[in-house]
Amino acid sequence: MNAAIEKSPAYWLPFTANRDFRKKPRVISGASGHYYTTVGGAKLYDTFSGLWTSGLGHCHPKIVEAVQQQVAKLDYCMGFQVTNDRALELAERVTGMAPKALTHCFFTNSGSESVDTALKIALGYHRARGEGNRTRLIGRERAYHGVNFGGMSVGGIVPNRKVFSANLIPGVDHIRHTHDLEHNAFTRGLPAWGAHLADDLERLCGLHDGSNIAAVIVEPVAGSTGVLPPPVGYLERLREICDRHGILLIFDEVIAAFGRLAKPFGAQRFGVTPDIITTAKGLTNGVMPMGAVLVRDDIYDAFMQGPEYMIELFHGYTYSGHPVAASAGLATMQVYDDEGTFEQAAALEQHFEDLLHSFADHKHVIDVRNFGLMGCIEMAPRDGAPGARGAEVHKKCFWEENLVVRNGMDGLQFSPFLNSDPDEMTRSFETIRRVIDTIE
Ligand code: PXG
Ligand code: PLP
Repeated sequence: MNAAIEKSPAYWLPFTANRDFRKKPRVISGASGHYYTTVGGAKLYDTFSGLWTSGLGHCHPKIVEAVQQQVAKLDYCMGFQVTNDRALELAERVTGMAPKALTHCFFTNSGSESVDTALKIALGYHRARGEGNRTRLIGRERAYHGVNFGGMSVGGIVPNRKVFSANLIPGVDHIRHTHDLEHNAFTRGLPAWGAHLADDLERLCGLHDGSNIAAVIVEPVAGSTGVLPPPVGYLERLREICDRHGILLIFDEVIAAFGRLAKPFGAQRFGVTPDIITTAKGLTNGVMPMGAVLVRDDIYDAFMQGPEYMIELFHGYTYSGHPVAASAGLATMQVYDDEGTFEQAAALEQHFEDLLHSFADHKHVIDVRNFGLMGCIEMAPRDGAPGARGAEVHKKCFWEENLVVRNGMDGLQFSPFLNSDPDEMTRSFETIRRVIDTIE
């Protein structure tokens, strides 16, 4: 590739230090299985499955084939008033894998759109039932719910919000996050301490009166902030408080769904059923942009009033239910089934946990957290330069070790392939150990 183009500023990269990036651009031009290829011809092992997206590996032949066939057969069709066969089939397939109560599926193009869709459905549902006073939305500190105004407002990642502080949507509050190094550092799996933090929701019900709250949204395992598994009993307690006050519980499973927690949905892993689930990423193995919002039967039914010729929910995207994306989704679900992907994921968990926790003795490491195939090794920030250690590990791994490692500040985050080879996984962590040893 032309080096001038690599360094050209035309492309404004998302969530990236653009000026630093331009100095030495990291550009991928191919991928296969568990490896990327760069424009320079290097072959890199991917420890993050895309961006939590591609659990089956890159360019899975069955998905590639489905997309190729579909794009030649029906590339696009109007999604309002008319639909396509693939979208209908995928809705059926995905609700068929979901907790029984969740029977309807609304398609979007991303996790951010899924979140904003879910919040709108929650508000519309209460209004349709004559409880239009239920307008307040509750999120949680440190949550990531995408970057659109709704998701950003219920989200709790400070740098994502601070520039827009005066423009966040009104009527939003946050419960406390569940991270506490003093009690939970180096926990394997779910922390035993912290279920009581769910009672923060009860506090907000006291403050606002629960009858004014429409919905609570949480990631069952917080991902983007650096993997915070819920304390034992925490999600159950949230469910119970929501039930007591008539509040809808939304699980944002953009990361958790489709095998990351060795089940179709995190809700099933935890045995806690929310009223709405948001998804994206693993829905198509990252191959096409697509998200889905799953809702309970009676939420859908509440909208089905008024004259039958009239639209019930004034919401949708040009590309909702896109036939090529839906064909990728269908092929992805088929591969999950055929290859026993969720069982493969379950079988990798212990090995992954052991590898992560082998870093507990490292001088830079202050915490290790994991659940399912989500993991984080958190390094102490260097004095006066928070984030520098993480960025150095990322760049050294990329340029010197042919390894893609995702850092969020000084946390190294891991989202291994659901069908990882255990030896490859071991080698990737050996490399990371070597790299961390070399940094200051
Ligand atoms: N909700 C959750 C729980 C997510 O993890 C979104 C919503 C937004 O999805 P879209 O498709 O609009 O990006 C996400 C996305 C990271 C990282 O480094 C994670 C995400 C996005 C960017 C970075 O962990 N998750
Ligand atoms: N802006 C304009 C001018 C549009 O016409 C549309 C869709 O028709 C949108 C924004 C929304 O785009 P999308 O449906 O892809 O989210």
